[in-house]
Amino acid sequence: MIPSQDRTMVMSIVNVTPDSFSDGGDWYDYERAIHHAESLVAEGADLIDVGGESTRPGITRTEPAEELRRILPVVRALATAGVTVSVDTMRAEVAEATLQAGAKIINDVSGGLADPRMLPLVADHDAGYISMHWRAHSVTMDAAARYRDVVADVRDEMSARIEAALAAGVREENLVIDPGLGFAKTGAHNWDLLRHLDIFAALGFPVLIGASRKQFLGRLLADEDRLRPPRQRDVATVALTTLLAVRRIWAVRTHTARPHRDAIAVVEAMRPESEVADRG
Ligand code: PMM
Repeated sequence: MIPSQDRTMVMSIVNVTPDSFSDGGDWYDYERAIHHAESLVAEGADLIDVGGESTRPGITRTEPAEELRRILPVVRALATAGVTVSVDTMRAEVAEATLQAGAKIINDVSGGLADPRMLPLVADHDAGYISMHWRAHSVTMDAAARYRDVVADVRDEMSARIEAALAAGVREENLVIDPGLGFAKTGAHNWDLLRHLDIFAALGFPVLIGASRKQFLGRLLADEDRLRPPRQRDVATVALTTLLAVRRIWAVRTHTARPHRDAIAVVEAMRPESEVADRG
């Protein structure tokens, strides 16, 4: 069963990779990765999402043995310390080893399309499963960003992946969905999807959104033709978290923790029924 709270939760990212677009190389050494994850938890992260393969547009794939080498010690150490860990992987063999090491959720950016063994494996382990909308591996995904109507097409393709997960035995209580901002989507597509979140919420599953530091924010904030660099997109990311928290989204996937928890606390205090607001 996936964890949940009355408020939007913060899933903080620990990429144990040399080449992720915003924090590549920062947490590549596993001791640094563990330390970073612990500080994110201390700042209020509800979940830690550990990844060992970059999905940056245009990039080629990491070998499975290398992916596991990067993340297994991090997952084991965090799970042992009582942290709720999700693992960002498209591979059943990586999912299996990390679930055995104590991970509770598999965050599969391919929604089960990249590895046919993934959905039965997740069902066997009764693990949480995040099914993200995806069309193609990073190397070709930009060419796959063509839609008749992006909101309707993504909704229909997500419904098909929900059906596939349930048919493979994943329990409804274990399923989370994510429209996959930036994966085979242009900036305009991302904004359209964000404006129509109610359509995805209506599918009946908790929704996760990963907007943190993504290129569409860099373009929104560009100075002339120069994209705003990834680390300078955090305020815009927090603004989005605020709007998503108002809509009671299940969780946001972010590179920092405290600014998001603070924004969510404000949203909760502003609800008419809030006791925090009454305390003055
Ligand atoms: N984005 C990235 C990686 N994994 N997982 C989910 N569920 N949703 C996302 O939007 C998502 C993801 C790419 O961002 P990163 O390189 O900063 O991790």
